[in-house]
Amino acid sequence: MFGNLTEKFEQIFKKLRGVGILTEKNIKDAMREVRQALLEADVNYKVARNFVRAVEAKAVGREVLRAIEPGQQVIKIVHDELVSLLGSEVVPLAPLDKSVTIYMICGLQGSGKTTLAGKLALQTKRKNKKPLLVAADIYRPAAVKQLKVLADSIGVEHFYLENKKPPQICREAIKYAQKNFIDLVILDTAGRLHIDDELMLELEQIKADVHPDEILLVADAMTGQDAVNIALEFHNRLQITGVVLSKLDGDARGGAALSIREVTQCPIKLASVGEKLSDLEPFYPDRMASRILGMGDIVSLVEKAQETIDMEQATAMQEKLLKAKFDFEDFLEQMKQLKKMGPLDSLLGMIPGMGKAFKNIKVNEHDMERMVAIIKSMTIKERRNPSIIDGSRKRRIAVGSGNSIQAVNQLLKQFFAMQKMFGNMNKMKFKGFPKGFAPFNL
Ligand SMILES: Nc1nc2c(ncn2[C@@H]2O[C@H](COP(=O)(O)OP(=O)(O)OP(=O)(O)O)[C@@H](O)[C@H]2O)c(=O)[nH]1
Ligand SMILES: [Mg+2]
Repeated sequence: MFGNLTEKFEQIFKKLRGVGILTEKNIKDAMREVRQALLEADVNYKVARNFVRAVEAKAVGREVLRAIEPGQQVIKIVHDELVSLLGSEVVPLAPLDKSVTIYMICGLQGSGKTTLAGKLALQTKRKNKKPLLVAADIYRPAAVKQLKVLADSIGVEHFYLENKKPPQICREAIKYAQKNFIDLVILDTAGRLHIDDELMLELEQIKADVHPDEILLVADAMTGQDAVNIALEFHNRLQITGVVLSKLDGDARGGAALSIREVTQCPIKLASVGEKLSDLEPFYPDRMASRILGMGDIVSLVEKAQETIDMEQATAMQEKLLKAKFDFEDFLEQMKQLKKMGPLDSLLGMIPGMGKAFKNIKVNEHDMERMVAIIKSMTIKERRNPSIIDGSRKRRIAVGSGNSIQAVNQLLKQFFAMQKMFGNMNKMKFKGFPKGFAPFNL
């Protein structure tokens, strides 16, 4: 998903991360590229323009945090702007707290309406509530049958009246629902290839007749700009209450996702991410922004590090790591810092490229305690220069810390391997870590 856009962002930020000081010029240059990348991803041009302006205004003249690379600060600003563009918060669907709640589903042909209807019905059933799938698409010959098959496959009720127009079918469906203790009525309306007046009039009629609690527009994320224009037209006629982005599992370029909310001012409520009926998720603006940016979770990593780590100290530590001068004294210090930051595994997973490298290594609190005990049984000299730890020293350390010699050996082995790894990273000019964060693992 969003592969190209993510790649572009990565290139732009790579350049920015190399610069020592952010000037108005290099921010402007980067933002020109961001704008270009957005346009190529089929983001609405006004949205792209406003986005870049907002980022620029926040980035230029901002006091640079000493401990963080300026480029990373810009990543954070871009990320926050993306989140706000996508809507900031998860907006839930209307709750099922009345006797009968009604969701009306609309959108162009093939956008994924019927699939969404099935997904919503399944979710409702799983919450032990009763849904009713209503066939309000009588124009496409197989549509009624498709909905019936879907309803049967998940064991929910289906409603249809032959030789009746959709508004009447919908009205009767509501009556049926009231009598039969249905919690949620889902109206699966017809799609057309293009928006036409006849269809809109019919949808307006249904809306006026049954007063839906939600009018959801299904927008195919693969169609980029088109999806945005369509959403706008539906919104103007029907005042939709939410957008569902469908086919987000495909290789959508991102334009629809990034523009729809800004252009329609209507929240994106759900993400449809596959053909299976369980492939439905709430739309999380922050997660989507992180995915689009492709920075792993570098943003939250920076945030977390900002909150808890003493930056100056951590920067010094990182330099030591990269010069492979890291010793057990530093190690103890790192343990303390990391403990403040929460579970190690999740922390490592946030560093781009690191998740994989450390996939098979699990660190638990118990292991950490043991390592600390072993290190504390070393003399200062041994901690500073672990290579002097010979057989008799090992025995002493093992006894002193209440561990076996094997445990001491293992710690030493891992420590040297780690030292070597960071040494190698340095040779490769590894630049993956945010400044101020000294990663390590055993
Ligand atoms: N990959 C993927 N395919 C989807 C998704 N949602 C729907 N589809 C597929 O898109 C096609 C059209 O889906 P439908 O739900 O029938 O679309 P519709 O809007 O009801 O179409 P009409 O009734 O003809 O207007 C089907 O092949 C679905 O399996 C999705 O989120 N991801
Ligand atoms: Mg359909």
